[in-house]
Amino acid sequence: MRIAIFGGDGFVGWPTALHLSNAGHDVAIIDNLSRRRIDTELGVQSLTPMDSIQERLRIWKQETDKEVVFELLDIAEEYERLKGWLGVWRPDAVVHLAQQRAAPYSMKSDRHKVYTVNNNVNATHNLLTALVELGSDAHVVHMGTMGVYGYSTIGATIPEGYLGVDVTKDDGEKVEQEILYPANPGSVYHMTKCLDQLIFQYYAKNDELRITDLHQGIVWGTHTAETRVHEQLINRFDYDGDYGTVLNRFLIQAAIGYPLTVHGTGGQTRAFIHIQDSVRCIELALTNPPQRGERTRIYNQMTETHRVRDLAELVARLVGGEIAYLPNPRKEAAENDLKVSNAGLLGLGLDPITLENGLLSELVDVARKYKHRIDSTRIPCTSAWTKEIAKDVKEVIELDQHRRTAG
Ligand code: USQ
Repeated sequence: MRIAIFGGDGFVGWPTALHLSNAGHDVAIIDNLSRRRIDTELGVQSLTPMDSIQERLRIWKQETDKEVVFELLDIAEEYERLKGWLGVWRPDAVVHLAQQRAAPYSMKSDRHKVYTVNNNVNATHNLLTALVELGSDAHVVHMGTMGVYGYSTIGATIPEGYLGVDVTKDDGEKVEQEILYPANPGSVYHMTKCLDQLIFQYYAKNDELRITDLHQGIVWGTHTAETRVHEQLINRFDYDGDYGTVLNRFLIQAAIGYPLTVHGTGGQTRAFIHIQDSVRCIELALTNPPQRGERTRIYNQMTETHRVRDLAELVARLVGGEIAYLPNPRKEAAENDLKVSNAGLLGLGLDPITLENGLLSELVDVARKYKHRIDSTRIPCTSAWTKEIAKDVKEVIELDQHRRTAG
């Protein structure tokens, strides 16, 4: 297949590009390199040293003799160039990861909210409308999020995208319908992924685009089989308060002796998936496309659920170190249960990697190897969900400063 990966320089995009290239597909990466620019804006860097995209691709060619092409293009801003590129390259499938993916970054300020909405919504819409205009039948595989469902305890398993409901007609008769599961975003970032769902619903119905939306949980890990091929193919690893995600953060915190930053009671239950499974799921979705005219196909891309405090305890046991229960910078349920169906991807052959597979210690080794690159002042999460909460967050920053001066 000819596969275009929009957002192929990012944390999921890069190992996906290598995985698909290795599997024999003809791969192109289209990226505006915004993730690297945001690192510069925030004054942080990936724990792992990353080369330029061109250098990474040169090494990939050198090691495997496989060519991945790169196009520097902002699909949210440069619609005509996007259409032109698609018209020339004519992919059989596109993987759409070209979105701002961090909830805390999206909540930093009004400017960050505006950027996230403009970027994410326009990226999705530009891509779909260009495919329609070109008469392309490319299958669109989009990276969505488990966060579209919200995190309230409902005492029922979350289905894969659609919910069966009984509608009572005017004459009292009940009819069954399947509707998109009610969207319940917990941040401006998650809100954009909810909006994506409506854009997909419309284009699948009106123009019969073939679309798969992957509702992914929190990704952990950093290496995949292909990023291990050469030191310079290493994936990025975010540990900072905006882009670092919870389990990866806990692991590097433990590795450098920083108290594990649990928000609130740590009673939040979330869905998780290892990066190797994430790229495998994208491949499974690509090789099992929906038919033309089918509604958006939705898979829950996760393999297990865990409570945040249980993860902190597990990491503290494994690596050592203490746990700090901090005021939560987010407006989210303090405690929730979560049961999720992932039958779709399991049915396609996914064989889950779970926390028990021993890969946690590999991550600790990565953290220890590169710990000289960590700026521990960038660890606290300072992005507050409301102005009220911002006052509590100040306390966290003061605590961090106090700890630093005392230590
Ligand atoms: N948390 C802590 N301590 C930390 C960091 C986070 O207790 O140091 C808590 C948060 O308050 C939250 C949970 O851990 O309750 C998850 O936070 P996260 O930063 O690991 O993940 P999140 O912001 O939800 O976003 C990440 C990705 C996003 C993806 C999402 C999937 O950045 O792109 O869509 O995971 S999901 O969480 O299922 O919506």
